[in-house]
Amino acid sequence: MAVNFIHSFAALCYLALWGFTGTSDATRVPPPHSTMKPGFPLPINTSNPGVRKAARFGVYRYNNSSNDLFLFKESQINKAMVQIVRGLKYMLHVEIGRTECEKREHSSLDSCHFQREKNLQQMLRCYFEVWITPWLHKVYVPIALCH
Ligand SMILES: *[C@@H]1O[C@H](CO)[C@@H](O)[C@H](O)[C@H]1NC(C)=O
Ligand SMILES: *[C@@H]1O[C@H](CO)[C@@H](O)[C@H](O)[C@H]1NC(C)=O
Ligand SMILES: CC(=O)N[C@H]1CO[C@H](CO)[C@@H](O)[C@@H]1O
Repeated sequence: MAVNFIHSFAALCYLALWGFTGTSDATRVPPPHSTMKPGFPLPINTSNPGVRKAARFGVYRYNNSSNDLFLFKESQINKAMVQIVRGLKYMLHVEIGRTECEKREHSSLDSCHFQREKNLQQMLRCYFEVWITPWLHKVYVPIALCH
């Protein structure tokens, strides 16, 4: 019991330290929810490779949280904005459609075609916020709203 406690305490300290050095490393730029914004959101070309990659992360997030039997995939990016805030934060308006790939097959989305069967076709309009911090190798998708 005591040993367990010491172990978890040590782990906690380690995490706190890691978090601390992690943030102090990035003191030039404020945290994402800070009111100080280093850049305003700017429109960006929807064919930009970064935008397309970000849209795909939004789709992953949608698929992870949906109850659908099938995977959805982006069909069109209607509008994209980007803001420099501890990396890049993309704000995307994306249309996504149901594919023929069932979730349980764990297929790669690139090889998934949109549904051909009329009564299974579905398109959704989504708003994604995708925040990419390249130096931490992290992607957060704080918002993935589809209807
Ligand atoms: C976006 O990029 C594509 C391909 O690079 C280009 O053809 C298109 O004109 C650009 N659109 C705008 C609005 O700049
Ligand atoms: C989706 O779920 C998988 C496995 O559950 C996980 O590895 C992945 O990070 C998740 N992706 C997102 C964007 O939530
Ligand atoms: C829950 C679920 O099936 N999530 C999937 C969302 O899409 C990605 C990419 O195809 C899959 O890897 C996930 O398994």
